[in-house]
Amino acid sequence: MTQNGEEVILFHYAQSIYSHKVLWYLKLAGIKYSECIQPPIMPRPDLAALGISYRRIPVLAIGRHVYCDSRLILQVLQERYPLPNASLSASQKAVQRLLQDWNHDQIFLHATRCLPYERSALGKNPAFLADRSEAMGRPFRIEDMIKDRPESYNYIRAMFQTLEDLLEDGRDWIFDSAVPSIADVDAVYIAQWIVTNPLMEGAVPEHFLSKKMFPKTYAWIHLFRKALQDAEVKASVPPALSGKEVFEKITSAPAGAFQDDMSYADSLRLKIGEMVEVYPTDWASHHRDVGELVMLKANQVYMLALELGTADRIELQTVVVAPVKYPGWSDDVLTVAESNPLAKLPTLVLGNNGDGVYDSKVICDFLEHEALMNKRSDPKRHNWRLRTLHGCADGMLDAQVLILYEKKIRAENNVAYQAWIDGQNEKIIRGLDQLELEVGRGTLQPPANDAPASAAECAVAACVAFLDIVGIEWRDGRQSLVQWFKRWQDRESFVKTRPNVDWKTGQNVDIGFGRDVLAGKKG
Ligand SMILES: N[C@@H](CCC(=O)N[C@@H](CS)C(=O)NCC(=O)O)C(=O)O
Repeated sequence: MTQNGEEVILFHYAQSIYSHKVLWYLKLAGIKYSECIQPPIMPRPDLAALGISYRRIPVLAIGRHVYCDSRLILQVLQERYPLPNASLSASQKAVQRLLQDWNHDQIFLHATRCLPYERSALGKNPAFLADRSEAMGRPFRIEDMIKDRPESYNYIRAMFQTLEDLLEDGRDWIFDSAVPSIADVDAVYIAQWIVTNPLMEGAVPEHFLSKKMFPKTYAWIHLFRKALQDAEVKASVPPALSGKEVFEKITSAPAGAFQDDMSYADSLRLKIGEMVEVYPTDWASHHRDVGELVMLKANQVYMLALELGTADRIELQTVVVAPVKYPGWSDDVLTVAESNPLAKLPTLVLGNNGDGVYDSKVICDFLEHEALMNKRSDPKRHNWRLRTLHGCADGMLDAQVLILYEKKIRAENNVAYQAWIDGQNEKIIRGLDQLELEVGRGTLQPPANDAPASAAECAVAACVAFLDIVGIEWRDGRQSLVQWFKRWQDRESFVKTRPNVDWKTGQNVDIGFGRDVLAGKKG
């Protein structure tokens, strides 16, 4: 269902009290929306499919944009679809914000403590208790809530007293408007929950809270419910969408333009195009969303979700590779090997020159930090090439280990497979060629005496040293690599950790396998 040509979709579940605010605003403002009902506990695959890690509810999508947090959602809805006949002056807006934060940050906690979990099925559901403990990062225990309730009764009574004072002159609505304003929505949702939700019946003792003590507030709550019922009569029932339908609608909506609005980029010194991480600071903080900053306004961080952002820029190609020639399985070995000497998948091919980034952990790092973070600056290719060489060295050693197993353990059991050994050898040869090339390109620099070597350089040196020790002839035609490797020979870290040296005593040791086996002699 569309409003002004765009899909408005609310992700919520019935027991979510913060969602009520948003639902009520949508109804009072007559906005046409659809809903996607979420489970009250994780996982939430509909949101995960959209690349959203934020785990709180509600979440609202307008077109292709997804908004998290009921306060932000209400702010955006008000900007686009204001409540008719209930606009607020600047000072009224300030009071509305105070009412919003007060209810959100303080009263909500006290109301949830009063919720008689001990009488409800939820309180006995281990999955629910485990889920909320995960979200809170500490055990979620009903007995703790019961213990703290007396304090919360006082907060709730104080809240009702404040509302009673606001409504003291007999006005219908908080700002004496003709119809409920956003301030009524923000002020009423917890009070209404406590007074009218059957689950909350008797939750707060009568000497703390009763109609007799707060008659104007009770009348206001019921008037609000009536206004809502009237709005519901006029509104059409929102269609319930499946996760798949929601995904299609949101990802096919036009991207829309962002202004380079960075008026709030003050203290954090953020720049558009930078990677940012966004998460709630009260709880469930470890559910974090990472993306590219596209706009920053008061209380609003706009970012491009990582998954959606990169998918557009990556062309997928289906290929098959295997270490041995096997029709239908190994057809693309040579194509993949142009970008990855190990001919393994996944391989990310960069730009036109066919440079590859591999293995999967390097690709992930690349996508996260380079493709998005530095999209507008020069990509530091050199660094990524070096990190990819870490994957290359690891892969060459993997191949060497596989050859060794094949020649020893499997040969002893008469199942050695020569074509397999040849296939692994080819990976090592292509890898050595790549290392030679990368020394020539300057990716592998001679190790500096006064600075630590990077993990990737150490991995390459260790790989070449191991191949050396097991007797692989690699020097012919690879003069640059020979020179580079020579520079490691007197480096302390290298000398002390050679595979054929006891690292504690420094004595040479027989590594027990290797040369003989690889040369075809009995190991
Ligand atoms: N600051 C958030 C708070 C949302 C919130 O905590 N919602 C509750 C439900 S009312 C929640 O998400 N609980 C945990 C969950 O459902 O995973 C907002 O205003 O939307």
